[in-house]
Amino acid sequence: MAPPAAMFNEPAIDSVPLKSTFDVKTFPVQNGKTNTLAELADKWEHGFTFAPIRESQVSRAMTRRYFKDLDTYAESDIVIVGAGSCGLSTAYMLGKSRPDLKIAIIEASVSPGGGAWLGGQLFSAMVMRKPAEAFLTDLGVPFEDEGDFVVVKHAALFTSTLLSKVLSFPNIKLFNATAVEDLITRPTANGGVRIAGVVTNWTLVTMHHDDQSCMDPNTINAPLVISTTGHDGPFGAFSVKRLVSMQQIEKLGGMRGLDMNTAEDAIVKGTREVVPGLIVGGMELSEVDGANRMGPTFGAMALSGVKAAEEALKVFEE
Ligand code: 48N
Repeated sequence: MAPPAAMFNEPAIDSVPLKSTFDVKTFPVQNGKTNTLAELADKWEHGFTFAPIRESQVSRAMTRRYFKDLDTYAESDIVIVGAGSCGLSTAYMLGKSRPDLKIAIIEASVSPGGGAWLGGQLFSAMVMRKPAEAFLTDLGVPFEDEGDFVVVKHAALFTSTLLSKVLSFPNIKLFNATAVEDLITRPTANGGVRIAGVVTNWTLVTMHHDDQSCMDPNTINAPLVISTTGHDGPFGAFSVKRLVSMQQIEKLGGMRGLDMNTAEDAIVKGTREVVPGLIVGGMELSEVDGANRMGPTFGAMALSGVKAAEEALKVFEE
């Protein structure tokens, strides 16, 4: 029986050597050559055409890499839950200081970045109070200096720069559109638990456990998890709420009212290992400690990420 593709008079890629040369008359073969925009300019009517492709090549280019990543990061050194400003800042600091560590970032949304694509009330500018401008300088994000604080002209400039730097680290893999829906635990000698990884599922699956039959999750083992899932909300404060339901902490302090001066110091100074194997940072921490919220100023998110990375390296070197 001929391969199905042959029935449509198309050579299934399996029957055509991968490095085949298509009919040069219809498909100018690129042979791995890369092009420049200058070569393309104004050639649209003079022989322009894309290099040939078969749909299965696109499928394999994506799936081979994704499933290799799932295999590689099934055992990670550190898992960061939540790719908001704190989680990404943590990843940036760890990516810079420990290129030897395998770091998986699990982000429920298709679009990472959390609440840091805009400033407050959907305005564009992002405010960071000094000394957080040190993080912007390290990252290479320009800002306007207003004395005790600085302003990045668009929050998306900060978040896109941070995201691009994090994604460029070869030892960091972002699994977005993927939710952490539980924590892996191991018993400790004193009757408590140590967190030893995360339980994951496609976010769309996580959102439909109530209306579909059992859709079991996947797992990532890691000796250290850093949770930065934001303050309470449909997905927020995930790990600390789970610690309460697992009876590892008695109750949540609950985020308090807005007080910039109190909130930002408390979040940065409070970033820590809440239970063995689990560091909490960013606004998720406000739910544990009952810290105030700070509203539309983001310095604490960046510096909580810096501190979370420091705490991680202390734990990791123990
Ligand atoms: O931006 P967030 O929500 O969280 P942080 O802590 O990185 O930054 C908080 C900051 O944006 C503020 O809230 C500002 C400073 N305002 C404060 C205030 O007073 O209002 O990012 C959390 C990320 C999001 O992208 C979520 O999608 C993701 O975590 N997430 C998860 N990802 C995977 N699995 C989960 N269970 C999960 N829960 C949340």
